[in-house]
Amino acid sequence: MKQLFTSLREKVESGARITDAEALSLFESNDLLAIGELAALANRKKNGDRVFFNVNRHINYTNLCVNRCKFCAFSREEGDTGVYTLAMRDIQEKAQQAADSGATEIHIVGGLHPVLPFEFYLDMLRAIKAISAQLHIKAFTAVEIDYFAELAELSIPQVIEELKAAGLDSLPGGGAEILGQQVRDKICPEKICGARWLEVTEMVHQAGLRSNATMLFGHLEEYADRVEHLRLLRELQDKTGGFQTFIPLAFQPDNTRVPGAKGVGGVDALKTLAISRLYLDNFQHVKAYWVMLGLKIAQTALCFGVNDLDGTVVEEKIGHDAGADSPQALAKDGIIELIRKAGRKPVERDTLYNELKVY
Ligand code: V47
Ligand code: SF4
Repeated sequence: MKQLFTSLREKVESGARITDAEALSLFESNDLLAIGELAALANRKKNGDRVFFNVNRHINYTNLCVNRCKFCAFSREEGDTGVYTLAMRDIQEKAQQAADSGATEIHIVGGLHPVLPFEFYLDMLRAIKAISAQLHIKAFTAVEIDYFAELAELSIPQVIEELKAAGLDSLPGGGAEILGQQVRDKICPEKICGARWLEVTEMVHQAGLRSNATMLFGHLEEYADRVEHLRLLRELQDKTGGFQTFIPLAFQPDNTRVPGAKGVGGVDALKTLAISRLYLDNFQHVKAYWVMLGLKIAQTALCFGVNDLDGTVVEEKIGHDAGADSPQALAKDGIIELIRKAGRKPVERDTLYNELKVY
């Protein structure tokens, strides 16, 4: 093991790639601090001591979903209690509140609604841009894009062009889960397959839009599934360069239907973030999404290769419906304090990582 860490240090210092076998050995290792130190070194070389955050607001337009993934406590079907679909005026009100509070980004995802027409999504983008043309709209996962194409009987490039014309600026990283099909068959059999997620994402990048990539971990997957997931993302990034940020999402088990899954401990969370940083040498940013990790692990992750803490969020349903015990929102001052107390430099960014203010 000592030999592995010595050779990995040389790789990090010289900028050489780590292999799948090395990544797997790291997952199997219990030397969290050695993994973290290497990841912190890799991150420091890329991003110095700066840690990014943004002022954003999430809007989940509906929780009705035809997919009903087993890990998802957010989705509902018609007739269930708690079903909702936001009216356009509610969406506009949330966007207005965001604009008034200095937000630069609206993050929009929702369930795959059984009947809303494609026009609804275009109207939603236009309605938000009518509130403020300055708000960057980061919306719809590759899963939603694929669904819209089916709904509207359009090709993926046509769907993307229409969404872009209506105001879409970039895409979040959801829907990737674990890309390997064996795991998908168990946790989200109705969702598009991993190969399709990659294909749609490639078309998004070809259309000139940036996107993020996530990995849902800590349910039924093996370490080898995580490594395969990372490999598929690294390969696509080599091809397109369109990914901005990698976001490992720690599975929240409450109210879900994944037998035996217990959620993610701090060691696994930090290890996964650190290995992601080491393996994904072609991703500039690795984000600790505090909603799923909790504030303490998210802050600690800043010593494990992470350079982004996401944003203010304001109203979060997906993690909280599944038992996340983090707050619903963070004030900008709170994020700045978390970063400062980790000895790092807080940088407010916009969605495309233009620096807005260094604190
Ligand atoms: O795709 C669903 C995940 C994702 C659970 O791009 C769950 O900046 C944990 O993608 N436990 C949506 N995770 C959220 C997402 C995201 C979040 C923040 C920032 C960005 C970004 C993207 O939430 C889904 C799914 O992987 N999810 N259920 C659960 N029980
Ligand atoms: Fe629907 Fe997304 Fe939840 Fe799956 S994760 S059930 S696609 S809302």
